[in-house]
Amino acid sequence: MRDLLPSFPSGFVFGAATASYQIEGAVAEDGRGRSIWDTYSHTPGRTDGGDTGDVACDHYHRYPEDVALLRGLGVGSYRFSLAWPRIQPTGQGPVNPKGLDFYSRLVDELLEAGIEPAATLYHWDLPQALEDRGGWRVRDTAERFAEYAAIAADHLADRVPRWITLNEPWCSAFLGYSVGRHAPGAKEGSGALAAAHHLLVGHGLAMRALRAAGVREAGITLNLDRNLPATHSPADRAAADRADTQHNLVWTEPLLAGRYPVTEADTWGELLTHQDFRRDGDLELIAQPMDFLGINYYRPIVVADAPYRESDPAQRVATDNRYTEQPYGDVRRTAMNWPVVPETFTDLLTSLKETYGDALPPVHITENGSAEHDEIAADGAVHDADRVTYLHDHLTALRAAMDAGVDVRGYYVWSLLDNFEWALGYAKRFGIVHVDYATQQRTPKDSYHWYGRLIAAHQR
Ligand code: IFM
Repeated sequence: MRDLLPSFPSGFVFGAATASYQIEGAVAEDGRGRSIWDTYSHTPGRTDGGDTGDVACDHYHRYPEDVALLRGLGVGSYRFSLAWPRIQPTGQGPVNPKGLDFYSRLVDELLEAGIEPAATLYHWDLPQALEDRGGWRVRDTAERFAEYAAIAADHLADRVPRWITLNEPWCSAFLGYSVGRHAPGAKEGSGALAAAHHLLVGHGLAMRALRAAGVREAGITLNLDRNLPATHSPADRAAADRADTQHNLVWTEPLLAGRYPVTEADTWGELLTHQDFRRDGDLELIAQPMDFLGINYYRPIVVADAPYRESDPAQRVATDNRYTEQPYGDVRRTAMNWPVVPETFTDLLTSLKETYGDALPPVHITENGSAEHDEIAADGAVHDADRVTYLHDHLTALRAAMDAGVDVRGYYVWSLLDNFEWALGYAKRFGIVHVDYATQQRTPKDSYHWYGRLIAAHQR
């Protein structure tokens, strides 16, 4: 157990995060429409064990208990996501008042507990009706997203100060439309590149809608990776550059520098010949100022040069970029098999600052945490010492980045609750609160108590 707690400046926000489809359940209640994750998880073979988000943590019914857990933890802010298909069941047209009412009640409960709500508009649960019309491959979805953002903000902006347009658009575009391991499960080349662009356009349009509704703080959340070459060879370094374009620059360059990555031709080659999805004025829309950049960080990635997996460009998916992932070396791995190397968190943040300088807005770490092999012990507790060490060391690494000049305003642990880990189902537990899925019993883990002590130490 780490007793020496990292220390943060006064006003630093400590929070916890979740996402709608991962915890809410109640997928067919109160007029919620179907999302691409309902379809995907109900398709045989898509998720481990055939797990779905049908019930998840039953948060839709148990949110007062979960807000009480947040209050007990002492967090200043709670990051949750709104399910678009609860609010607009088909992704356009009529609003479902019961869906909005759920979030309104959640927000009121949070405010009553003295916790600032932070709402993510899109954490991957696209209405299926929009996917049936092309999903993020088509520009219309970006327009619909802005309409939904306006509806949500009109109802909640008076009580929700911090808004995040998209969570991890990399996963939406590339896991969803290239790797096929996330909904909608497509394996495409230029379709995935179009999706990436339309997500950015959707972000820009939603930023305008949020501003028009008077939102105080708005930004986007990216899952940025620290991509390291396996060796110092020029070939592996070039592979790491391609990985950097594929994971990071595809987002940070348009958002923070108003340009497409200069390395994109090397990364996507012939796939970029079909770029008719890019229009004049898009970059200005995408690069409009944000109040903060949300960053989710978990682990570094080591890459080595490799041939294309598919030689025919017409058949190639967008993530086939001539590199392979390599093991990190002799470090601890989490239950996700992710290497634990906290100093890479510092490096990622300081290198972003070096690259973008004053164009880098203040940062919120909107997710960080680890999946571990948790068990309820004989004493009824969950002694997740590895998670405590992970959190301690990553918070220490974060503090080091702040000392080196990166303006970081807040940190949200992923996740408040064990939950539906997408294609990996319920087997991977990221929560600082254990959930027994058979009984829905919540048990705060040692990491919950440790994080609570850290927060309390900053309130004295
Ligand atoms: O569970 C996910 C979350 O939905 C998005 N960021 C990464 C987490 C862990 O994989």
